[in-house]
Amino acid sequence: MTSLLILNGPNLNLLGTRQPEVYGATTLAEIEIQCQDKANALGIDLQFEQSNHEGVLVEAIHGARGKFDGIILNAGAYTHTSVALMDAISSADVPVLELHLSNIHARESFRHKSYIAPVAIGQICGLGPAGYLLAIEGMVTYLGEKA
Ligand code: CA2
Repeated sequence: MTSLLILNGPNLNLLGTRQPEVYGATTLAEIEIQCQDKANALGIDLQFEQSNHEGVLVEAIHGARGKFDGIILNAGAYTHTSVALMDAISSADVPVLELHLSNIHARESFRHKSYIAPVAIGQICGLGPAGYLLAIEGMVTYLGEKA
């Protein structure tokens, strides 16, 4: 059975509780429910994680090797700073799809740089929580085409 890991980075645990004008009113727990429903409908296995710690995210990527077929990564602000996450993805041998709720390219210039993008299979951004569901579909399609 296809198995996916959705990995969420710093501050995404605050979704729906602060700054709804930027990130919307949906909580991360509600997004997880929607993702698990999508996974059930597609007949795949899905693990959903969040951490505020860079090293925990690095270790989750290391641990995905041989366990998950693909990773959907919303690295939060580490997207724009983390060579460590980039190196972890490069060595993981697991395809990573970069995901953001907001359109990082339409925001402050420091958000235009992504250390994840060069080592990801692609990027979804600007579609809010719906992006998570599209990312699952996109990764399943990618894995099916590769098989
Ligand atoms: O748009 C995204 O998904 C981001 O990854 C979200 C990050 C941001 O640093 C990236 O540039 C784009 C920030 C997540 C913070 O989430 C919060 C949610 C509610 C209240 C405060 C922060």
